[in-house]
Amino acid sequence: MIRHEDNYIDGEWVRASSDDFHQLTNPATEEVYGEVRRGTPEDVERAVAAAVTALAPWSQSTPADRTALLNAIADNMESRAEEISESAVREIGMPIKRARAASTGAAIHDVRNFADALRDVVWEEKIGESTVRRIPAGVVGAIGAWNGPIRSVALKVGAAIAAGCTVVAKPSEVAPLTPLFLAYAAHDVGVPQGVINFVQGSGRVIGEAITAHPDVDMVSITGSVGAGARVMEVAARRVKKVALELGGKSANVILDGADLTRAVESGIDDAFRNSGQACGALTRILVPRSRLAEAEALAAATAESFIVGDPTDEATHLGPLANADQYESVRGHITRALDAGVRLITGGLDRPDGLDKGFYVRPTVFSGVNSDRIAQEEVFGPVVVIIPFDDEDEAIRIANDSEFGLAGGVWAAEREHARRVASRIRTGRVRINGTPIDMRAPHGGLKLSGVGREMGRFGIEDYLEYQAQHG
Ligand code: TXE
Repeated sequence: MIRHEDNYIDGEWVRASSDDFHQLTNPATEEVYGEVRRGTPEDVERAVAAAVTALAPWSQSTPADRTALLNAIADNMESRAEEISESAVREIGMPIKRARAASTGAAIHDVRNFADALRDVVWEEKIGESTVRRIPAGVVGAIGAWNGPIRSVALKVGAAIAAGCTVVAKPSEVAPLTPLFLAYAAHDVGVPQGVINFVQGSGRVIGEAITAHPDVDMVSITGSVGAGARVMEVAARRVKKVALELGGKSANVILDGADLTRAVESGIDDAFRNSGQACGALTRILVPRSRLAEAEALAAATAESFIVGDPTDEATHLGPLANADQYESVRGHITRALDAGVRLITGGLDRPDGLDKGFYVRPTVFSGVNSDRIAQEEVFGPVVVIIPFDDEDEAIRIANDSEFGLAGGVWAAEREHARRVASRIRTGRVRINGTPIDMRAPHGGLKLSGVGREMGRFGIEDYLEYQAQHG
């Protein structure tokens, strides 16, 4: 049993001050494997005070100092990479292969990208006779999500300290231990006291205490629309800057003439990564009506080829969902779609074969129309819906007919054609013909998907303000 009792405040590991513990359940086995002592608003008070004290010297540090710290943190995380990956497997059931590459590896890469991107930030420019400087936003509250336990926190903490801010971070209570490796790494390489602080606890108590605190200048959260909107509301009372990385219901538009087999196979792979618990997952697959049957068959074959099971096994594609709530929520979405008569192509409510324990859901493909709830709501599980269109304009209209605006894909025979279509889609990113994302480019959304951008230089700039000096 793991018993974690400490917060990281002012350069020290100090026991959290509540008497409550949050139980940790392995989603693959449904067994409790640990507990975390929750923090209190008093702990937040101490962490914010430390971050305020640290801000004056850290905000005056040079970009070279910050580059060195970020690279040292990345090196240290690299030396613990396997431990970090195993923690993510235990906490949310992320398959080990994915945890190594897309979680731990990507988080380390993100931190290095911030170190490199510091070179490209324009810290000072002349406007007429005046000087415009970029200055740190101040003390940052960083609230993480469970689906990317270490990345969601590293993207905030890394960018904020690169900008010269200090941070009070709160991991998701669903995955409270994996993000701590960032604190272990920072501590080991000598991060100045108070620059990075971590407090454990629930969103309602600790998340809100951080957000409401008068000395916190900016709050960045990755999570659901409800949590993001609540952060915005609480932050508004003190006119704080917010960065919100929320959900998505992204369309993968496969145009006539595109390589349908590659597009559907790669699209299903994208949609089901992390068992579909990915904000940018391309969960609506849009195909020409004349190729609907073919696309359905390809999608079913791809989904059925995935190995669902033990996340510690290198061969596994899909592990369990992260916890019991998520399992119930995803099954609820599938049930409502079935009750509404949406056509099931593969998957559904039956447990995957041979798995009688764990929060496992079959990779599920529906075929429907964009007004179906299953095509509108973020499921956050291994569920996609295939939607036919009659012409390109209709495909674009369907892609944009969403409350979200996070990601998208366009497949076409000609790249320029795909780009023209992509530029008519209102989302923060579009992948052309399955091109992997470059992690130095900005990530973030429009509409209900949020406010602000993460990753690389754009991520750092979100934590900067302007100061105009006249004279
Ligand atoms: O996330 P929550 P949950 C979506 C996804 C999922 C649903 C619920 O659809 O099914 O959200 O997941 C903190 N003030 N995504 O309930 O509640 C909370 O403690 C301040 C999408 O686990 O949104 C946690 O640290 N903070 C997604 C973080 O917000 C608050 C990632 C996210 O928790 C708070 C995760 C409050 N009032 C879930 N309430 C993505 N876009 O990748 C909660 N929190």
